Amino acid sequence: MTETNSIFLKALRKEKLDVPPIWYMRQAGRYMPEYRAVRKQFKNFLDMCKNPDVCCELALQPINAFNLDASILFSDILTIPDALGLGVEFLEGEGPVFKNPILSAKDVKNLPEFDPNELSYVYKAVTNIRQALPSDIPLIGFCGSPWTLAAYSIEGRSSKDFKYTKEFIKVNENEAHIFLDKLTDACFLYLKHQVTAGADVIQIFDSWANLLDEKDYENYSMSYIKKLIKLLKNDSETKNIPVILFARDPIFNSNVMTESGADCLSLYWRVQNLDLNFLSEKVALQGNLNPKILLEDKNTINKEVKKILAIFKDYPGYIFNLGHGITPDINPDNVKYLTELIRSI
Ligand code: 1CP
Repeated sequence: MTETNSIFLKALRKEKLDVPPIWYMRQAGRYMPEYRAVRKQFKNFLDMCKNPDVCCELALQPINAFNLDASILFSDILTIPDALGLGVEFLEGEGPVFKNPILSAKDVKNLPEFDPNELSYVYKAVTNIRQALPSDIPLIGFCGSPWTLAAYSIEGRSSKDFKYTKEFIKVNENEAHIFLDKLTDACFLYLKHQVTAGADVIQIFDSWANLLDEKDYENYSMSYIKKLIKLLKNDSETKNIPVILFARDPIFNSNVMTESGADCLSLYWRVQNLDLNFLSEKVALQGNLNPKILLEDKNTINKEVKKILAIFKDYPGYIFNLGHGITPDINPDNVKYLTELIRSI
């Protein structure tokens, strides 16, 4: 059983703490030599994700290296499109590539029913990681937001501007909504199974929130995130699980993000001038050091961390994190330095 008095869960309950809990988005990954040693045994990244023992080993690597306060499931957001038959492949040095992307309205109509049991390898990884973790370290399960999953599925790969996706949703508005609805239901079932398997907290990654203007963001992304969180909060098995929402560089003011129903907002690194009085009534906050700062020298890291800690010093329910994921070019020594620095201030 996970201890309910771990500092990460306390912060998510909006308790004020002397030292913030610390974890990092993409804390397991290519910047770690231990990760690269395991990764080179697999050609396709998803084959690695399909091995629950390997996922367990990878999730524990950053916990062991940096003594963090929360662990995140080792998997990927694109497991759902893969389970829907879109054929997701990650080849080394490339991003994700879909063999069967959504190219037309017909492709949406022909999608199979989402079967959560297709992703039992993920739930097994959750159970393994939960068992391997100390009881005072909560485990975060996750999914991509429906919009972010739709964007990859329609574009068929990553992109700077997702031009084809933006065109698709204008030309096929109805089918876009049918697809987003389907992804929302899939995300709910997927997260529910992760919770049953042992996840203590859920994070939703809206990594492509920045593609949409305000009206489109409400229409294509936020409305589905709201629906997903409502489903979680109305289900007896998931209703007490804290939900964290990350949105990349959203056009919305953070005050509006509180309407999502999330318990905690994970702030993108560019977010500033927050209305902390307003937010403190509603949500815990997580963030938001620019990951690029970890490419700088120790003096710069020190200065930037102090700025962030000063902002959130009195916030009830603050979790230290980065404002987006750790990139492969970051030196693990700086991650260690950062973690020790926060605890020492
Ligand atoms: O510790 C961890 O966080 C590891 C688990 C994890 C998570 C939470 C991975 C492993 N991926 C994710 C989430 C994820 N995947 C997001 C949301 C977070 C974010 O915004 O960064 C996104 C957008 C993806 C999609 C994805 N998967 C990308 C980005 C593609 C793009 O558009 O630029 C990539 C490169 C992957 C592969 C991947 N996922 C995870 C790892 C370690 C890797 C690298 C794969 C490799 O080693 O080849």
